[in-house]
Amino acid sequence: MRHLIMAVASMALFAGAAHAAGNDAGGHGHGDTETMAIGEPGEAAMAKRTVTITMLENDEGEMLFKPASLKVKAGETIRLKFVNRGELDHEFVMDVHDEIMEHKELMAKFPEMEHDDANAIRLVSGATGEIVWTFANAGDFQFACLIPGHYELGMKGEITVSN
Ligand SMILES: [Cu+2]
Repeated sequence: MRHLIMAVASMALFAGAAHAAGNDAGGHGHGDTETMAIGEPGEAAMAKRTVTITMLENDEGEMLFKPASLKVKAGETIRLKFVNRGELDHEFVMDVHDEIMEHKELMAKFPEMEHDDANAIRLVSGATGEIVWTFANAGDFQFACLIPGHYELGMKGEITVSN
């Protein structure tokens, strides 16, 4: 069922927008993570630094990542640890801004859609997880929770990769 939803979402994405050329055989659009500007899955043994990112809701009705910004050196491999301290499901997806926005639209149309991409993780309340990632290129990237409504309530952050 989940694959069917993603297949439909994938078609909508490719029909609706000029998308970077690439392999769309898997997942719902990104497919080939090797070609992502933000980098690629890294080897745990290469990670010299661990950053813990907490997902939460606060009493003001905001939904947040803490920290909401990350500074990385190009070529650096980082172990990103995630803790969902909120009461709701949250996700983390990192990419270039335009891709985040495209995904956001897609999630609004297909709220059940799940990311099974290497650059994303979804956690239920209380869960933890991690992504080991090599940030290949200098540039400004974004991370976000694209569960409908969460971005608007504050669930976004910046990744700055410098040379
Ligand atoms: Cu969220």
